[in-house]
Amino acid sequence: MSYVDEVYDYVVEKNPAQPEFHQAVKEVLESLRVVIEKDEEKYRKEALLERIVTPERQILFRVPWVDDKGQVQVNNGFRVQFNSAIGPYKGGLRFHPSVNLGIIKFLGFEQIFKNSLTGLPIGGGKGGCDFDPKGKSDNEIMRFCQSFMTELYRHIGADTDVPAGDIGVGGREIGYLYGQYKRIRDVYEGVLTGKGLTYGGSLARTEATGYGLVYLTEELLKDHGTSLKGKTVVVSGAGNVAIYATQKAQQLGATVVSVSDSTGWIYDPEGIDVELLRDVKEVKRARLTEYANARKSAEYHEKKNGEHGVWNIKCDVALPCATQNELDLEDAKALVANGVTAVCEGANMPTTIEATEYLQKNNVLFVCGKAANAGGVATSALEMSQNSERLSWTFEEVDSKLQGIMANIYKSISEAAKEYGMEGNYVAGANIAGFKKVATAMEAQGVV
Ligand code: NDP
Ligand code: 2IT
Repeated sequence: MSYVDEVYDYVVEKNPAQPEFHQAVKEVLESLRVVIEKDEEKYRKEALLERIVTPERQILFRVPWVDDKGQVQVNNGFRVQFNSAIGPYKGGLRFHPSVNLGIIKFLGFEQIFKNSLTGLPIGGGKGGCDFDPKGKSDNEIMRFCQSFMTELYRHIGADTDVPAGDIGVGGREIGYLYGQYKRIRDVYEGVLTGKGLTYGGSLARTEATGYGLVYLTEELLKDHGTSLKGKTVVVSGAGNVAIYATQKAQQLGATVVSVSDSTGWIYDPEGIDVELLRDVKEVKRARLTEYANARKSAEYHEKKNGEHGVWNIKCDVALPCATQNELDLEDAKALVANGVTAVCEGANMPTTIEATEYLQKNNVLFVCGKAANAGGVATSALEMSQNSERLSWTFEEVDSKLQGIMANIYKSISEAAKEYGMEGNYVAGANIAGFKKVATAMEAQGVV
């Protein structure tokens, strides 16, 4: 059996009941097959793949807190410190009721390669909690974040592990987490990114993932002789990534006709009104029905079982920006039938493996999240640099660095795909280019 297949079987056996983690590993290992099989005995002897699929450290902890009625609640906290070969662990925290160890491991594993692609010195990690922020008061969110940090603080630090936001964790949560870290440790350091601008945050971090996604999409289209100008774009999600992807795509002349959340979606043929969307989602923290109520051109559709939501809308470009496995084979077929030309992932692993293969087979330009959404973590690394030098850069300075990073990512993933005879396969290109730097660093550092 080939080494790649042996390691995939090993992962499934050692990590039972973690389907998202298996899926993320499968995608990476399939891409690496060409690299590994050139020098299989060396890699097998070093057990390089077993090492890269095994987290360096996994922390599981209890998060007790008291709700507004005086009832004690208990949640499960996680931090997976996956790989520190090229820098301190770096990756977000997700607060969502679906969070479990397998989901955090898939996210942490992908983060290793994504962070490598940024060209910046950051290792891979991810964390979170099965806490549901929906419907909680500000005080409940604060008490929960304080309890979460009361355990997490001992495992993180500006040069050790630097968490940030993800689903359910934005500026408000980062603020409460930072306050509690500072109180316990009595150090003022850049231990989290995505901080507020008054206490060490970076300009453009809020926008960075969505903007970066669109910068990369524009590079991709440019390389294929076109651009976003005049294109119809479908976006899923209505959170941090979706909002700023929509804003930037429209600034570049596209019309974004949809957004979605966990209960429904909006079709707005005149183009999403980003200021209204921000007010509904960032300020009021309300449902998308509020958006539809405030805008004549918008239709609201309730999500029903078996319905395929935004992927049935005719578009040129699709940007999935909500969550994992939200775009399946049926959705991919609908997109292709409607003439989609490019799909770039704002979310982490939003497209199933079958859907990805279908899109690629049908000549849809497809860029996976590791490359396409790396602008968020890249700008987090820029926030770390600013914190280290105790300076802050202008919006334009950060934004122009972000543009340069996304252009470099596109270049390195297309070149890696070409080098291994898979021109245009940006999934393979991203996994190979991300892997090579990490593997070289691991080999140089010996068996650790
Ligand atoms: P937010 O919490 O800001 O927004 C998430 C959006 O997705 C919300 O509209 C939410 O709906 C929807 N959503 C979440 N879970 C589900 C679900 N199970 N089913 C349907 N809809 C769902 O998160 P972000 O925008 O930060 O993250 C979106 C994606 O982007 C995630 O995959 C994340 O890992 C990835 N990502 C984020 C980065 C960042 O910097 N924030 C960087 C790189 C990737 P509702 O409002 O109803 O909850
Ligand atoms: O998935 C991701 O890259 C993020 N949620 C951002 C991580 C970070 O450290 O900024």
